[in-house]
Amino acid sequence: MTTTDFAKELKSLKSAVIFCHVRPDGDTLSCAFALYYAFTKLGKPCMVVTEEPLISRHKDWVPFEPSNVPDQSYDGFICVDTPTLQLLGKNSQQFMKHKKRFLIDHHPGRDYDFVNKYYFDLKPACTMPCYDIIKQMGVEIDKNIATLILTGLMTDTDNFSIQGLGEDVFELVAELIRLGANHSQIYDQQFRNTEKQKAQLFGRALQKIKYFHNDKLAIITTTCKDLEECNADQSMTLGFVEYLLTIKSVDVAVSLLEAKNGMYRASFRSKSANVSQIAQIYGGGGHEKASGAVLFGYYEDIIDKLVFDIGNYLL
Ligand SMILES: [Mn+2]
Repeated sequence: MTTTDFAKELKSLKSAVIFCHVRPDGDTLSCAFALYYAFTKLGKPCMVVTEEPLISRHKDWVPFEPSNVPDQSYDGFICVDTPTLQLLGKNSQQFMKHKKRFLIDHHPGRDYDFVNKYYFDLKPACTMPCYDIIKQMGVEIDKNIATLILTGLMTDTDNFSIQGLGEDVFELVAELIRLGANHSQIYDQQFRNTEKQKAQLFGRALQKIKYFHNDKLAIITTTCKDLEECNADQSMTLGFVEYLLTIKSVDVAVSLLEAKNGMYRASFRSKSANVSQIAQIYGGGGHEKASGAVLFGYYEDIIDKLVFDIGNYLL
């Protein structure tokens, strides 16, 4: 669907509910609230929903606490930054009940059959296609919207450090700065806002990094016991996997988070290997250089499997 057609569809809605993906990150929340402001400016009732209450990291910058899914009387349900239905978590059933389901996304290789209409653009953050849609809806971009668009960009690109960012990204940044977004304020909110417990948790995890394949593969693990003993929550493992990539020899980095006994959330990052394909082996997905999956089984077996499978993708 073209930007204009999709924007027209959204604009024709009388009211809307915007869904974020599970364990919401800076991108999905920014998309949702930017669209919230857009609908509000058009005088249309709108709400933002998440599966769980916000973690403290996000409370400082998100305009307000999202709600639970309302009844079906809202005219359209829209999900953002959500390549699969599974990523709506507990909200997926209620989402599917609605007759008008929309999606805006930036992840490649999905068929999006769980929505009626979608807008896809392969950009480094989902706030980029959202920005194009909002402009096409005829909404004037103010400082709040510009700040959210830039927040999504800065968080999903790990502060512009990922490969392959085009001129379009930096031209948009210039536009957003002109519109009042403040990049250093966003940096402080997103990257200098961690809790003491996280430092403690990270210290522990760092001591247990495992290296394989001539140190090209590194795996960092956080167990339920680590979380408990550091009085930390699961969200505090955010960024661990990126840190492994700062190690010179490492090409593929994996962060394993024990969600519960026998269930691990894996995050994959790489400098050159295609970790989207690696995640797909386990039923997950994502981008070429950043992806995720959920793995089941005994820890030792999971490590063996990862080492074997990832070995095929290393040069
Ligand atoms: Mn995203």
